[in-house]
Amino acid sequence: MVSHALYGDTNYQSGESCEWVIVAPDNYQVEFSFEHIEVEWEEACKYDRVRFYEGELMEASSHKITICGEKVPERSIVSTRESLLVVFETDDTLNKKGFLASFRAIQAEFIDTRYGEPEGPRTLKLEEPIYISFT
Ligand SMILES: [Ca+2]
Repeated sequence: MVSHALYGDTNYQSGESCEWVIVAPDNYQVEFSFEHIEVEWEEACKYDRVRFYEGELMEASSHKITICGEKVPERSIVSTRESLLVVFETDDTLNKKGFLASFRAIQAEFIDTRYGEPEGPRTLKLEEPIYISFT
């Protein structure tokens, strides 16, 4: 998946707010991996950011992690439930390239914790995420 429709051709727009819900089958979790990221950096990701929530709702209690900058996180983001909400928000200045990411369903008990990589055949390719909103 990509941060915006014209990823690679043009930077993302100002004032974006996009939400994607990625849903795995029962007893699976969602594994989300950035392949490339260029999102305006600020220490606290105050300006542009990608936020992750457990489940499908944007609630403080289900907030998992917030990411910005240009460094691909070393580990993928794995939900503890069957769904993961991804929220991409940008402010009104300084737009960058955006992000390219992939995701799949895994069964967490099969994750090799040394490498964060699932082993064995217990992964599933998922359909495109359900897209909620775009402004
Ligand atoms: Ca910005």
